[in-house]
Amino acid sequence: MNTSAVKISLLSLLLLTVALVGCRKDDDTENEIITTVVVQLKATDGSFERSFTWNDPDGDGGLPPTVEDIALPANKEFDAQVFFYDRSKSPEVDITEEIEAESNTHLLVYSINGPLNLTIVPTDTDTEGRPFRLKTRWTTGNPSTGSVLITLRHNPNKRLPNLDSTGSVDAEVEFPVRVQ
Ligand SMILES: [Ca+2]
Repeated sequence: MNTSAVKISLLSLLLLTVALVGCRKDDDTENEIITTVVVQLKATDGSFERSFTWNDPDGDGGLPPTVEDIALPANKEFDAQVFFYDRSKSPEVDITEEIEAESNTHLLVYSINGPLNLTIVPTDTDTEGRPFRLKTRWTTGNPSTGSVLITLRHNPNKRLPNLDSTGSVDAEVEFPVRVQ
């Protein structure tokens, strides 16, 4: 490698470093660890209210996560909200407010698997009126089982039609679901 090539490489490295540091600076959630995801479900007729927890306080690896089955009464509507926590620290850190404050750069995605009679529709938007989906309406049909995969995406491109697959994944958890 000649000297000018080395200089160019060093310059690229420097620019890359500046870009990475710059990115971290604007990006408060970058260093947060999400160990715990809670789904709160309240029936719109007031007959049911429960929270279900996906919990892996030691993070990736180590002990496996513990996951509560979401069991819901059939043929009802529920207001749902997802909460995110870092329980690797004591006391735990509630990350939900930060995500809510940065709604424009976050997006939740729900994927229903199996023969589950459940629909999920958003009841919120970000500050620019685009999808956010921290709060949703869940509607159950007849008894059935399956699962719901919940993904928190960071810096999605909400202008694209395939917004659900853009950006990076901050957290992804799967809850078994039983409509009964
Ligand atoms: Ca673990």
